[in-house]
Amino acid sequence: MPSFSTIAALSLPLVQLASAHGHVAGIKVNQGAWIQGADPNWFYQPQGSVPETPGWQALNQDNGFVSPDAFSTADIACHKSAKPGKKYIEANGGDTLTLYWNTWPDSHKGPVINYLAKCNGECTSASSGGLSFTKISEAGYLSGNNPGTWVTDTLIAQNFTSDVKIPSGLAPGNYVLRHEIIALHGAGSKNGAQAYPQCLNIKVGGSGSKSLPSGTPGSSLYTSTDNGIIFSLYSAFNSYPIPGPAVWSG
Ligand SMILES: *[C@@H]1O[C@H](CO)[C@@H](O)[C@H](O)[C@H]1NC(C)=O
Ligand SMILES: [Cu+2]
Repeated sequence: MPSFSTIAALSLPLVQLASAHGHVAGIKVNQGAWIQGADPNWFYQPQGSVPETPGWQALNQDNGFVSPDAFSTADIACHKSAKPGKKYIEANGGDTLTLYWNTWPDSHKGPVINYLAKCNGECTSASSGGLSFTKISEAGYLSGNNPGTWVTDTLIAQNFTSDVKIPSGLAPGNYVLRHEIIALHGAGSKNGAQAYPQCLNIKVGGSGSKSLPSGTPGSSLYTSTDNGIIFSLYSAFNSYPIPGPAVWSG
């Protein structure tokens, strides 16, 4: 019979895994220079005492999630009590952004979804509840079932990164990227899904002429009873309905 200390040593990694959800710690544009993202631990630090980044600050010090019973509030837009990032990522239509999560637990399988919202003026003074989001890409189920292989597994295998392409020809302007993982391990019951939205300011340059469609406020993207918000990961299936509006093809 193993000693107590052996059991404690064996169970420690599981405990750490359960609390390690993650946030977007940095970004690269076309595999260029590292751009630092927001750190949730900076939320209560006075402005000026922490780095200014393109990442929105939110009350997710636990790297926690927005629950479906808050999907009709502004918290689902850019995470809890979000405050805008004070800088911009500079990019053009057609560029690829690589988003680096600091970590992600293997058990938290589900879709990765990206949206853009156009800011009315500067995103650095926007409020998350005032933004309207257009879905620009989505991926979710890959193969197998119970629980199967998901795009979150790809993210983990790729050094916790996920790529998103800015639509080619997108008109210049100030935009907020809403990047989101929805973890489905508890989604078999109502209010069991976990949304992990992360917002980043992007200043799009270039000479594109395509206007982003008007979009959907965060509080109208999903409901707690949508297909794909309720989903039983630990069952037999061969498809998954990614929730939210249709992808804008550009
Ligand atoms: C993985 O990402 C981290 C940043 O999260 C970076 O420092 C490291 O160089 C990356 N590793 C590889 C092999 O790209
Ligand atoms: Cu979790």
